[in-house]
Amino acid sequence: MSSSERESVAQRDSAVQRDTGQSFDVIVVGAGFAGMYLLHRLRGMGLRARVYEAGNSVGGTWYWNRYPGARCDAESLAYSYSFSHELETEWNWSERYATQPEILRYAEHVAAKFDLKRDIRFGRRVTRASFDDRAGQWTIETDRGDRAVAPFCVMATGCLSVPQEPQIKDLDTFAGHLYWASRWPHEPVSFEGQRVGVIGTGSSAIQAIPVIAQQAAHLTVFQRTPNFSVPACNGPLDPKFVDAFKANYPGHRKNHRLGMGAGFGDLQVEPHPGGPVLETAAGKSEADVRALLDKYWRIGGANFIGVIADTILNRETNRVVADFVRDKIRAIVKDAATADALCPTSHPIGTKRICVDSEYYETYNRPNVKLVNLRDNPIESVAANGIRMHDGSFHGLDTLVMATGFDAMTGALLRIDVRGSAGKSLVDVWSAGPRSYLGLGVAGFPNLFTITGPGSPSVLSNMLVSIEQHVDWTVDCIDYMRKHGHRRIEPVLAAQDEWVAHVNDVANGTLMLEGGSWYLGANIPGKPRVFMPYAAGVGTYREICDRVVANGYQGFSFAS
Ligand code: N01
Repeated sequence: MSSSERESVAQRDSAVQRDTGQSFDVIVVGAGFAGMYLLHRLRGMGLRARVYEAGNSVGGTWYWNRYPGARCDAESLAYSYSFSHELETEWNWSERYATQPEILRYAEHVAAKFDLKRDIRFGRRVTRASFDDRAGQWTIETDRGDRAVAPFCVMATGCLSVPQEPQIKDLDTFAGHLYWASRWPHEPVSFEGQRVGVIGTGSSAIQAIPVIAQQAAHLTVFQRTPNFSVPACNGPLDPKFVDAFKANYPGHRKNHRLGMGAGFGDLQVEPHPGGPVLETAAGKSEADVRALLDKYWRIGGANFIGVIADTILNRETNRVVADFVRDKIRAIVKDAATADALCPTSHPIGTKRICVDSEYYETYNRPNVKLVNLRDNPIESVAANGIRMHDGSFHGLDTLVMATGFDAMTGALLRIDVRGSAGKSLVDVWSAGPRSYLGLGVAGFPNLFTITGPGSPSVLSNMLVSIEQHVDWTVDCIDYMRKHGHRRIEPVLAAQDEWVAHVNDVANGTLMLEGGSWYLGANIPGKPRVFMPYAAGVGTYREICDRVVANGYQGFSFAS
């Protein structure tokens, strides 16, 4: 059965089945990589679990983000599940960075291999989750009328799952084709002969632009803030290299979990040889630093940002690294004014998510591509057939692609009406920004777990590493509670306050707060400015979580 056939079967089954008051041991919200692994682990413990998913199949971010050029900017051999040796051995990634269709095929393969879909209800968006103090149970409701109860609720809602739809005047009057990168149609989209506009120049747009440019008659890129991007140097994976890597998969996985900060193992040792760097710029001449950067620029990939260990700690080091990239942009882009506009100057490098591209800057040398700098000339309004600029000029368009990002980390959680103990609303509790203990739970919200929640490494890490760690921690915790006769767990407020302060302290010790990034909520008008991910690295974080458990779930309180 093809994946689209499987999807339509899942959709059909979900359409006819509705939960009306059923009770489960655990309810999971979301069937991306976190929800899928949760279901597998919970079942393995003999627990009855129900998963609700808004999409019509598994895969989460890889289900929704189907824009042209979408691929993972983490290396395939690291961005995959480690929980099944059979799975990691049998699955073969074709490229260094897998495409979205390949990752979605992988998600479907995992769902089929572990028979996950029978416990997932697709096409249902959870609208409300409320805790009943007396019954000690969560009630979950969906937009399709499902209602189910369970003592535990686990939010596996993803960090980048709610698109941010900017208020651009008269956007709804555009009469051409309007696409959102993160809600891309399932049918093929052709740009042949079209005048296309792209709004946004983050990771999504930077992947889409070179591909669209190859097809479109003309492409206009509307850029407000340029981002730093490094070459992916993508290519097919050498089977011999893959075999050797797989022969030591357990060793590599251990490195991912405990090694370097972001969960990808020792820089460039895995999977591409070259030797770990991990040195600060101290004592090196600028020329030496540049030589090192140049070497890793040619190897490619997001690890570039870790080549010099103090890049996001030391302003002068950061300047050297940023200048290096700006020089590369100027060397690649032939038109000097376009090159200048593409050079980021508003934030230190690495304080916004580094982008990883294939021929992004080169694309601006094409005769059919034009960059419009919105800092010089903002968008005035959208018309039926194009975009009118502040200075009165007009860009005629047949197709408009919005790659304007996400309400990150808290967006999906806060769109559900989550009510904890005594009816307390998560929206109210987080009105000044998210507060969580370890990114795993929230004081006042008993038996609620958040996978890769704010306050955990999450988006600053290899998501698969962080997902597996949080899922294992959560499921082991539920198991512990059952074995010890505890019916209720929640973070102690003081422990939560201490953790939030620690997350802030770690971020304050870096340049990250200067990025004006979605890590801070800065891309959403009115969103509280709080640095949401934990920036001390996955190894340190895992040690802390393990220590909390070893100390009898220190910082959590239990009740029977
Ligand atoms: O979103 P973004 P994204 N008028 O927020 C612009 C992950 N990801 O979807 O910076 C004009 O980075 C906005 O401009 P500005 C990855 O973690 C991973 O690209 O606000 N422009 C910016 O240029 C990434 O970081 C992969 O001035 C407007 C752009 O829209 C995260 O997702 C692939 C605007 C949004 O950029 C988000 O990336 C893709 C307006 N009104 C994404 N509003 C992988 O490969 C916004 N913009 C794993």
